[in-house]
Amino acid sequence: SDQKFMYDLLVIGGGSGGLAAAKEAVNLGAKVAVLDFVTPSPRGTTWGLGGTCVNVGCIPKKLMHQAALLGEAIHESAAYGWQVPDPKTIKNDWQALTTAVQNHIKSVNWVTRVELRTKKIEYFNALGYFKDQHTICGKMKNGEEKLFTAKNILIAVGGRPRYPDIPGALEYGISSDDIFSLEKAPGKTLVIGAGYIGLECAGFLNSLGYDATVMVRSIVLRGFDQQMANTIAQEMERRGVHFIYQAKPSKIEKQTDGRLLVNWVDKERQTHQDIFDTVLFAIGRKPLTEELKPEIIGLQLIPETAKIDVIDEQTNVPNVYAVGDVLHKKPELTPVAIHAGRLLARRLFGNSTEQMDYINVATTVFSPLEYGCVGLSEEAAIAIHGEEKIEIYHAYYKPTEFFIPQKDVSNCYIKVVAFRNGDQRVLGMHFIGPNAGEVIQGFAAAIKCNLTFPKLKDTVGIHPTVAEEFTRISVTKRSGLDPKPQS
Ligand code: FAD
Ligand code: NA7
Repeated sequence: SDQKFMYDLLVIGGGSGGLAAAKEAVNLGAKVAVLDFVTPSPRGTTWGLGGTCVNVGCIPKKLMHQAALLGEAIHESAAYGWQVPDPKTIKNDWQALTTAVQNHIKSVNWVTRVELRTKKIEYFNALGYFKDQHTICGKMKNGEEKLFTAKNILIAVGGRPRYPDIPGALEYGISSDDIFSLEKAPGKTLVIGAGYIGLECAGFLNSLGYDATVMVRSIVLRGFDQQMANTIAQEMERRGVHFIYQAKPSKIEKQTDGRLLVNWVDKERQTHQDIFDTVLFAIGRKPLTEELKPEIIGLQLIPETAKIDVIDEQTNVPNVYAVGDVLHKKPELTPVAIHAGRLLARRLFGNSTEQMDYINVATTVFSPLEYGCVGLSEEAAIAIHGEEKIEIYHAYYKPTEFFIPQKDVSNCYIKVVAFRNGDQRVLGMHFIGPNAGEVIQGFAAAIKCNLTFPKLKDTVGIHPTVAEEFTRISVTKRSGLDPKPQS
């Protein structure tokens, strides 16, 4: 390693992207250190090593979603002959749930620390910021500061939930940083923001037995296929989640009984109010880049968002790189951060030239009825290629396992976006139904291999599954034919 510096690679941020890059770099012989530090949330919540996904993101979210699915399954099981007690007496114990979730997270924190130790990655629980382009100052919990020098520096600091600038928001609101470890059951909850995090939280809270309301400023799931997004919202509403559309919160006050009085303004500028036990903000996230003192090294940020624009993960400061949620206009997803971090380490230390492909990354919204997608939405495909060049195939379907408990199938819906002519390449696939993530993952690989619509139709399905519906799809929107199942 380079004698001038303490490390070949210093990673700021021990989350998905940072840890993946660090592990790959040591495997390739580099000397690596990771700084990770969690600033407590406004409400005081803090957590261990591993970043957002493990502690306050994907993992606890998926576990709470699973808790919600199990509750649903208990109710269905009676129809399948299980002798369950009166459904009305079945309740979820919030403390038991959060304890189980937090215990799992702590075990992952522990395994991560052990892994860093065995791999000889030096880990410091310190908040890093730039001193110069090769030097980071790390501030420990006790206020002590330590200097680290490195040939290459990787910014992987991720982001944190934003709060609106309204009275009471910081004092009384919570965010996804707090919900998974909330000491008290959330009770009647207002979720402000209709991105995927807002919808997922409202979805599992409702299924766990809490009254949940989503306040939508404009549309649900901006950036996603809007027909699919509205179908998801409709399904949540059918299950009992309340939606307040075209509304902006204006004030939160604590009443003498401890409950929260929320004021909001509708699009006619009328003020409304209601009382909630919990107000959860899910209005988007802000990257933790300004805290790095980027001006000291002349690191450029996008002014409106404070995100970092990179070319192949390299910032405008040549030895400073960035991956993950801090990147401008890249999907904010764990596997994206991991893959980019790993490939960067291979290019820096392994003579690789392979670059990250941010196109056609699949994702899933874990709403009560899940929504998985890959590639272009209907509206994006039409905006890019023109309506004449695009064919939209769609179908409603009935999952076999829904029949016996007579579950509502009205929102089980799929869509394929493809070129109308030529090779009829598939540009996007959209699935609403059970296990959407499991369904869509393999199709994402097919799309990477240039899947065409004829090839999709030539694929023999697996029966009886929900994924096979994609191999049966044939009705085009253009035909005006009924996409409802004919059986
Ligand atoms: P992070 O994982 O956020 O890690 C950054 C780390 O750096 C943090 O530990 C932070 O405390 C630390 N840090 C920050 N500043 C400093 C500093 N100056 N010095 C030292 N350390 C610092 N993605 C999915 O793919 N699937 C999902 O289902 C999913 N669900 C999600 C649900 C929720 C509620 C949330 C909030 C996110 C979810 N995500 C999901 C997104 C996913 O968590 C992020 O995309 C991913 O964690 C980004 O990784 P990262 O490495 O960029 O940053
Ligand atoms: P998103 O996807 O950025 O969604 C934020 C949501 O919050 C969205 O519905 C916004 O409505 C709404 N919003 C934003 N600001 C406000 C204010 N001030 N008041 C009320 N509502 C507001 O954020 P998530 O937290 O779901 O996800 C975070 C990121 O993770 C996201 O960028 C994904 O890429 C991954 P809008 O549509 O802007 O009117």
